Amino acid sequence: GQIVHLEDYRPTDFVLERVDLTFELDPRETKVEARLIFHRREGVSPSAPLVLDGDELTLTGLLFDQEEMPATLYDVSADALTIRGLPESAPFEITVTTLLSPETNTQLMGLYRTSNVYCTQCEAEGFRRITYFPDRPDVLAVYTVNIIADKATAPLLLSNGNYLGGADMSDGRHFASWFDPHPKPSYLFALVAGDLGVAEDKFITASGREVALRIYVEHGKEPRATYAMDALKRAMKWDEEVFGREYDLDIFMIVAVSDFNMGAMENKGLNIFNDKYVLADPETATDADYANIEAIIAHEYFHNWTGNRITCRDWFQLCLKEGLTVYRDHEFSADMRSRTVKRIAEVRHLKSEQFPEDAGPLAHPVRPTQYREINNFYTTTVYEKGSELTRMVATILERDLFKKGMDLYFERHDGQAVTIEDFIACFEAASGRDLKQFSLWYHQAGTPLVTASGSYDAAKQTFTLSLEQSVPPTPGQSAKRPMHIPLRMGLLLGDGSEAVATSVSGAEVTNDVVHLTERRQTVVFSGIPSRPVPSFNRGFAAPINLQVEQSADDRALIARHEADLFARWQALNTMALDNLVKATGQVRRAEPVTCDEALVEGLLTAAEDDRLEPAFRSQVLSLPSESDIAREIGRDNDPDAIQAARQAVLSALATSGRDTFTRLVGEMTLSGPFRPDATSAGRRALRNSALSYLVYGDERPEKAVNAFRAANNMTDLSFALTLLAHRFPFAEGTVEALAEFKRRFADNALVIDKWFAIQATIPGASTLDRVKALMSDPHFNAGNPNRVRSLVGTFAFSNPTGFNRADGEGYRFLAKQILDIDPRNPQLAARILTSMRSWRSLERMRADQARYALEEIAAAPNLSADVSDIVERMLQ
Ligand code: HT7
Ligand code: ZN
Repeated sequence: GQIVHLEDYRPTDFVLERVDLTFELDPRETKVEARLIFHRREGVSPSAPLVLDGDELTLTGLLFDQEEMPATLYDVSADALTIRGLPESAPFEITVTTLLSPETNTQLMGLYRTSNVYCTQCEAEGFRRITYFPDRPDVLAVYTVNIIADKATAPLLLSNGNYLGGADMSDGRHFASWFDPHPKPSYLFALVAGDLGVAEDKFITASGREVALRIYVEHGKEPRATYAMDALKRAMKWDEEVFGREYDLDIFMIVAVSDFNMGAMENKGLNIFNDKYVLADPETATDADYANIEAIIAHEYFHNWTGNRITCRDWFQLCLKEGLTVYRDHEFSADMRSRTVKRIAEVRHLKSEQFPEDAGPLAHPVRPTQYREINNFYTTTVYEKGSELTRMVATILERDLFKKGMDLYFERHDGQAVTIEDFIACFEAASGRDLKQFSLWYHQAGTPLVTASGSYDAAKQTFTLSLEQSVPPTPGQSAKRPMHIPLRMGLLLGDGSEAVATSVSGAEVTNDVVHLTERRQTVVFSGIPSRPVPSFNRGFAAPINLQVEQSADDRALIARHEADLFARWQALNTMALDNLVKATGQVRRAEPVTCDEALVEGLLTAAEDDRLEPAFRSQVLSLPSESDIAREIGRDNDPDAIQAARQAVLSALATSGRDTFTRLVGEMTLSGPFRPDATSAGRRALRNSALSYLVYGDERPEKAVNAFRAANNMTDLSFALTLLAHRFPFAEGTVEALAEFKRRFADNALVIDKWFAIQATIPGASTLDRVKALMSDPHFNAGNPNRVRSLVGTFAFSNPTGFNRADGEGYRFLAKQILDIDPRNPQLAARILTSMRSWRSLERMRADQARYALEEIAAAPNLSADVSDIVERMLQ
């Protein structure tokens, strides 16, 4: 693939006015007729040809204004149809007929078949696999879609917009027509045809319009769509109340399919979902599954305004829709659940996924300026860091001006394809604030590092804070400029109360936000009666790394008294991380591991504090992961030492806290039927956290076996099975529990995915053999992305000791898998390969082995653009 540069952006030479599509569906030979009305854009040379994108298409017809196009006037290449001799200014019609084979489309881009259902995926560049088309997001048009298919096997014919009508045909086929009145880019096109069951409901919008809601699932699974439907209605209401956004068609449909490359897709009026994010019931879904369903249903729905009504001018602007929509779904979940706990989960995810990306060879700006394969830019940087940037705009502007800016964005750009600059300009116009320096966040890759040190002058009653910021070099960007960092902070006094400064100099301060804008900045707080303990980055308002000398006592003070509960968790988590890093050094030096008294005291005090909600206390008890520790250490990492250190600290905590954990397991046990609400989920989470300490503090598997036997919902059942498998992988009780779990859920592929994932994450070198054996299990299917992700993906991403075996076998295994998956599904192969993004921070021997495996992939013939882009960047 060639490199695409942002600076080369030009509008198309031809304006597309209308699109009329007719599909004659057939598994092996689908015929697509596309009637496209264009006119030449004003000022464009009369000799400029019309260039349409195409990919793996067979062209069988080309008409100009209903007349056959002379062969001398067009060329077809592997990726384009070029038409010459077109009118200077009058509108004209091009009719393109193509043939495609949905059944053999294993890439899952364009039109494909999954469980006998025809389905499409067009973002980012899949529409060109359906017909020749200006397949770019700034080409907006109104679509009519006619679908013809065999009625017996495809009684259901769906596309975007409102249903126009349909009828039976004489040959056993039938047709349906759909019209979408909202101009849209081709990536939002969708078609579904097949035989599916439906869950139905309706929603009355704020202005009184009735919207039909339909969720299509496999026959018999309709009851499992109840939670998704409830989440959808809550999302629709929330968007009206919080962002003033109403739905704009007569019908909103969701279709769940079992073969899907990502989580879901926001096609206008016809969202298509990975069934993992639709189907749920207490027997088969965990609390995390319910939370994910709620968030993803909302995310795709919210795209209707942030993405569909206002879309991206080009794919460099992906964060315009994704970052903003993630921010919106985060806010939605925060309002539906506990805001603090939601924020903790977001920050944990950001640090474990985005921070490593930003610190490794795949680092790129939230708004990149070049790409080789756009599919590789659906990254955690674009999504999650993009969301954090929107959150910072909200922090800087504060609630009312942020809302004014959002309202202006919707008003000014409805129906347009725009840029990040357009987005930011709305907030500047609404607030009168200059956001030029802030915009650097979109353009500079890398996680900023803020170093802080403070000194107290008792005589003057001043607290002087020296702050310094730097952004590390990243691929293609060696020197960085200072950014506008909104640092939310407080000064706590010895009794836990918050100091109120009489004045502050050296930085703009609004409420508790210190605006850091210089490379070095000294901020003086006056009127501080005694030495304060600064609490930095409340709510993780800025996505930064922070370096600050803070004693365990200071952290304990924050953990006990901060008004911001997130900051309390952050203090304890940092304390734990410091201890785990120290313990890793101890393991590597063959010294005994120590667990600080302050950590034990801090964690147990919070865990026992019943003024705090259980979900929060569970987060406190959940120690930083092995990859969190590796990231903190940053270089020369030995995953075995990290794992041993973490186990040792965990055991020490288990011993000290046995009484607390025993009590919590009892107190948090729920009676009555399962409810997926956040409060019940929080109690289950705290109970299971406590249980895991008890299990790790015991040499025998009985406690975990008993928990497995007693579980009456999937959260508790899969948690107990994980404890058993990870703590006692070879015990008889584990072997039996694994077999029983598999027997019980043999007909539910999504639950079998959990069974694969639990085994793929068993720590230690021998898990590789287990994973290899599981690939021969009849439930494994190398063609299904969910199966591949749950076994191969989970092993590579989430099993530090198993995957990073010292002998390099884990990397060789992955290389083989990547080369096997790539010809079928390059997107999936490329994404799983990113699991090696932090290979350079491993100790020398492992890093060498990892490099050999990457080189082996890079040297393979016929690599897809997706995989070669990732592997080459990783080796650079
Ligand atoms: N906008 C979508 C991103 C997407 C995608 C979805 C499914 C398959 C392939 C895909 N490529 C890109 C999903 C979202 O962010 O909402
Ligand atoms: Zn999205």
